[in-house]
Amino acid sequence: MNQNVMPEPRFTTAILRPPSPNFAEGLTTAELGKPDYRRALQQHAAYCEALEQCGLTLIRLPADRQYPDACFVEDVAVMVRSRVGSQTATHAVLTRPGAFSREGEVQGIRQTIDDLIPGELVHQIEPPATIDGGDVCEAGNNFFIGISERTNETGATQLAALVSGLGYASSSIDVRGLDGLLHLKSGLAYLGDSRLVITDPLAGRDEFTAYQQILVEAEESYAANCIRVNDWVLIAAGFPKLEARLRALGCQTIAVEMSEFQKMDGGLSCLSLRF
Ligand code: CIR
Repeated sequence: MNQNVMPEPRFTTAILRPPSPNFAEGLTTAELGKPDYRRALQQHAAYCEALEQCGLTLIRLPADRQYPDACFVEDVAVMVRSRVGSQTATHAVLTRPGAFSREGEVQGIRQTIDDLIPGELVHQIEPPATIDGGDVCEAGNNFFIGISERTNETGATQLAALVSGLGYASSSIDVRGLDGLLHLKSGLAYLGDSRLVITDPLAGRDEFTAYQQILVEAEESYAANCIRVNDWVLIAAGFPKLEARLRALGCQTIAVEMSEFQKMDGGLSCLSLRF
């Protein structure tokens, strides 16, 4: 059984960065056409509003023209709440993104993290390790860490050691070659209360058997990347079956339009760093 004895974390803060005008020059395999920048800005603004509705205070970084993928802030840091001792403290792990074009994005968030998190609680993934935050799924007392085209085994090992020191178990999940999964969280989300939203390529794996699994139909697989934020679940708009399913399970959902980010392989979780 999943020994998830801690209450589900409540988030207070999110870091975000809007897309820059050259957002369409970022990496993508989606073949869904070129994103519309104005629409992406509108969708980003609505996403920000949704997080505010969930009670979060937003830290809004400026758009970064140097890095067209920099709005996907989740990939450059992993926020971890220590489970050791009686006091909770938020740690930050600055990653080393697996895509060369995104390496410099870490520098762009470092100062913000340093301003928010005491230095001794800020960690850094070291070469030759690579990690994208999109491969990191916290699920109660366990971290699932995807091995992907972006996150290598050394990265998973380094992160596993870090989170172990903060009171978490971890399991690595190899998603290389699994259809449609850029990152682990492209097909997996943790909703709290031992519930996972999961797509078919990941369902049935031993690592997930202790959890209640909400299987997403193939045609709605993009929506598997949803996020629980306090009393709400944010889900991409346009995926009615999963949304109805979540509501039937008692989740309050907020649907946010993600079409322009989907064109750039971006999931809903990757637009914010929540802690
Ligand atoms: C990339 O390929 O790196 C970006 N275009 C999309 C990153 C999305 N990240 C995420 O879902 N965690």
